Amino acid sequence: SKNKYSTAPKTLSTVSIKNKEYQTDEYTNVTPKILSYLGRNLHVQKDNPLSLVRQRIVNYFYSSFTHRGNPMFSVYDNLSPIVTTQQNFDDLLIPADHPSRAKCDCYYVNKEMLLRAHMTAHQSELLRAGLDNFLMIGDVYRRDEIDSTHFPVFHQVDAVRSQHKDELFANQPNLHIFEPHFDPNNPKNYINSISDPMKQSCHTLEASKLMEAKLKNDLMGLVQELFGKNIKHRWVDAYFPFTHPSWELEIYYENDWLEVLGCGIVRNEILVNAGPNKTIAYAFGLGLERLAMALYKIPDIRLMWSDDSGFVSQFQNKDVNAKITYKAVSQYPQCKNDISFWLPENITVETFMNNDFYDLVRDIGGDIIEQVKLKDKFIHPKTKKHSLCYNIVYRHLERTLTQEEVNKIHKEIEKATVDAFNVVIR
Ligand code: FA5
Ligand code: MG
Repeated sequence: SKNKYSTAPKTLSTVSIKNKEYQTDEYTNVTPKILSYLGRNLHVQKDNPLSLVRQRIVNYFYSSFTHRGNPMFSVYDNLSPIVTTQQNFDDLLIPADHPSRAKCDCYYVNKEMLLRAHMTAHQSELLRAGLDNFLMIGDVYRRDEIDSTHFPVFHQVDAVRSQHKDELFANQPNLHIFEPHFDPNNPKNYINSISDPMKQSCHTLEASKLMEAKLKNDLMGLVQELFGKNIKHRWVDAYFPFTHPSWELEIYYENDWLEVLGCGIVRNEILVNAGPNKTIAYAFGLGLERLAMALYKIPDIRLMWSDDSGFVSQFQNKDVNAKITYKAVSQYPQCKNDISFWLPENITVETFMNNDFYDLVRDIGGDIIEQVKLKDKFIHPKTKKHSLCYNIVYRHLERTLTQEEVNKIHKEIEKATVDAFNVVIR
């Protein structure tokens, strides 16, 4: 152990993450606070704005690319965020001395393992498994400042789309993916140059340009699906070690250009290393927070983590395509009140229409209803009568509600519930 020659007291030499022990070393810089975000998985929490955006992106790829009626893309949103430096860097041709590996930018578990800094960390393993079209969605970790647009944990959607010659040039059988001087059956000794800004040396100009057009077209389709046909955008030349050529897409939002994604043509070495390859592929990685903040006008990235009912309820039980504009949560205090009732004989706790009840509460309470939540289902052991209990949170945006006025509205809701659903208040 590293304390062998030290007289200093032995310090903790392992760190426990999700019930697994990892050896620590001079690289270890994960903190208990950061580790507490693992497993929160906001991107799959039903009512989180990040999850709404994720679903819209997945729907777009499922419906835009089908083969004999089946989606061509497969989705991976449950990959472990603890990855090797091989996955996060080496597999992606990121040089050993590249600044993105620095301890001050990443959360290392130890010298060999880190919390993934981008979803691209999973690209090679999925290519190696034989996949050609796929999305990778999850939480990523970077050491960064905390302000309204930066948080050390955020979420990315990454994708790869690959094409064989027959798909890419279905109507032009004379065209090729690779230049004659590159032999895809014997790729290992070939030095693939990226000195030409238009393409990698192994690719033909036609193949690279057609794939670039597909990439930009597919991504513009996505951005227009989210923000509407008139969204102002621009493509900016970029550099990533794992793609060439590379671009970033920016959208014009609130009087400023906002970078929403990075993308490019996958470096052929990566495809070769992942196994036999005769395809050309594009890849991209986008930030879910940036899109959600712009789409719903959420002013602060930290709100994504909020469980304040005033925030959560604005995204609850919503159609994924609903137009939602976030309203600042009131600083004024909440009032909570329960409503419990016995259901009529022909209705059970399972068949009662929750959503009808929610609408009724909002119809009567209006904007001061912050949240309505099912709290308890109960079946009386003797009478077998069914009963439900809901908690209603009241909050005014501009002033403090008095208990008296809340009680009055609550009584009205009780009365309307009795009338509408033939229930008996408990
Ligand atoms: C990457 O992470 C590349 N892996 C993207 C990629 C994938 C390029 C595949 C080519 C091929 P970048 O660090 O720029 O690139 O992050 C990608 C996107 O994540 C950004 O465009 C932005 O939308 C989002 N993002 C990056 N940093 C932050 C941050 N601190 N907070 C919120 N979103 C961020
Ligand atoms: Mg970037």
